[in-house]
This record gives sequence, structure tokens and C-alpha cells, in this order.
Amino acid sequence: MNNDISVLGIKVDLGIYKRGANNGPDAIRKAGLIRGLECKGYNVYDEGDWDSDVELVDYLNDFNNVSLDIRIVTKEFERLANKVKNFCTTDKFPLIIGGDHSISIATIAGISLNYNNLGIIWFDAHADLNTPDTSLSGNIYGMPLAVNLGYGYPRFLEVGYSGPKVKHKNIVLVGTRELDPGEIKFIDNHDIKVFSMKEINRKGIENVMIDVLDYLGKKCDGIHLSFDMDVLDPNYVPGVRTPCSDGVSLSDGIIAMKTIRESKLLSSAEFVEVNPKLDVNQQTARNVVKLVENLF
Ligand code: HAR
Ligand code: MN
Ligand code: MN
Ligand code: MN
Repeated sequence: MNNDISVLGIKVDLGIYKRGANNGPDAIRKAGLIRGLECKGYNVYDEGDWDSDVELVDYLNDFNNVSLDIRIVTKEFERLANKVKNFCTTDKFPLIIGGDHSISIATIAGISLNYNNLGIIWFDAHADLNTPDTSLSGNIYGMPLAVNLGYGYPRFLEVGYSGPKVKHKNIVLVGTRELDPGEIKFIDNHDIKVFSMKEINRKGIENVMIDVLDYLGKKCDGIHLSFDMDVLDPNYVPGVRTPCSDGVSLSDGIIAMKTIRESKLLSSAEFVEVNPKLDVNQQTARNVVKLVENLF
């Protein structure tokens, strides 16, 4: 990687009917993201925040209205995918800050246009592999990875371009510990690598990351990191919508970032699910900054 990083905030929280993650970028900036990177000697190009045109509707979670909403949300994701595509076509390292995890429907569509064989490292307590048929909540933020693979609302599958954006065998989940029944089935039936919390506790985070990077590094021409802050233990991330106990410690998160940095394989990254409304003393936003500082 060269010394240039471009930063894009995405003020979108269309993934769930409760608001807040739209102000994640603001909080992460206030916690010192840009300055932190500059202090490490990087040239940071802050492209500001991309905002959604639609005000989130409170009935997004209501299945009776969901077909109407999907149309509106799809339009936003289309615009966003286009923005991200352009954001990624420079020599600078693209760093995205969210936003809830639904943005990955658009970000990964945009990013994937620049690669033939994109790999994804998905740090998350959840798999986000739900479809409208398997989701128990109806929330879109539990669906982005399925959409990236070509499953879900037909409209979503058209975002950026038609069809799957990544191959099953190019996906690695890390820190997984809360799966819905449909997601377990999905993983069983598809070639997706999972390093669950159990594996991390058994093998140690550094060994896990070495395996992850070896697995993807061999076959991918780019690797994108999608980091959902709820992968960390709730002790470190009070500001996430779906905290999940017995998660990754902050120090293990930092080791993971360092291992990725040392591999020099990463080509883009996003940090999502910071909700300032729920955060306590900016702890979650600050921990994004800590992770990022160790990724570069
Ligand atoms: N699996 C649950 C659902 O579908 C929880 C999803 C939680 N999503 C996020 N991103 N916060 O991982 O609703
Ligand atoms: Mn997620
Ligand atoms: Mn999650
Ligand atoms: Mn949920």
C-alpha cells in the first residue's frame, strides 16, 4: 500500500427501523480518525460524508410495507454503489466508515467492480446471511452478505450490476457467534469459511488471521475488510444496535488488524454499526479509531 488513504463516511442506517447509525461517521471523526492516521504519516484525503436522500420510515420493519420501501432503499443503494465505485478507482486506499451494515449491499457492489476475484473478511458476531425468507426480524442489516452472494430481494441483487458480487469461496466470517437457523443452513450448504468465536478461543486470534489471509491471499486479487463493531465484546462497544456477549476482546481486535497490515494484502476496508445514540463516552467510536490505527 502507498501512503495515501481516502476516507468516505456513509450516513446511512436504512438497515433497521431504529435510527442512529447514520451519525456514526460524525462520531468516528470526532474520536480522532483523521488525525490519528495523519500522525502515523499517512496523507489522508477526507471525502466527507455521503448522505441518503430519504428519511428513514418508521415502518421499514413492517413486512406489510416492505415492498414499497425496498424500492426506495434500492434507489439509495444504487446511488451509493456508484459513489463507492468512483471512490475506489484512485490509487489511494479506500477507507469507509458507516453507517449500519446494510451499506455493504452497496459498498461491496461498488468495490467488486474493481476486481475479478474479490475476497471478503467479514468480522461480525452475526453472519448477515439472511434473506427475506429466513430473517426473523425483517431487518435489512441482517441481509447484506446474502445479497452480495446473490440471494435476497430481487431488486437488491441489481444494485451496481446484476447478480452476485463475490464468490462463496472468497468469503471468510470471523468472530461469528449468533446465527439464525436459516443462516446455519445456508453456511452448511455453501462453501463459506467460518472462524467462529469458538475457533478464536481455541486457536488464538493471530493463528486464525494467518489462516484467513493464507486462504484468501492465494486466490484473490483484492481483499475487502468489512468490520461490524458488534464482533467485539459488548464491554468495548456499548454503541452497537445488536450487542452479543462473549465477543472478541479489544486487544485481540488490535492483533487481528496488525496481522492484516503485515500481510499487505488488504485493498479496502469499512467499519460499521457505530450508533452514537447508544454509545457511552464515545467508547465505540474511539475503538474504531484504535483498530484503524493498527490496520495502517
Ligand atoms: N441475524 C439478526 C437479524 O437478521 C441480527 C442481525 C444483526 N445485524 C447486524 N449486523 N447488526 O450484523 O436481524
Ligand atoms: Mn453485521
Ligand atoms: Mn453484527
Ligand atoms: Mn436484528
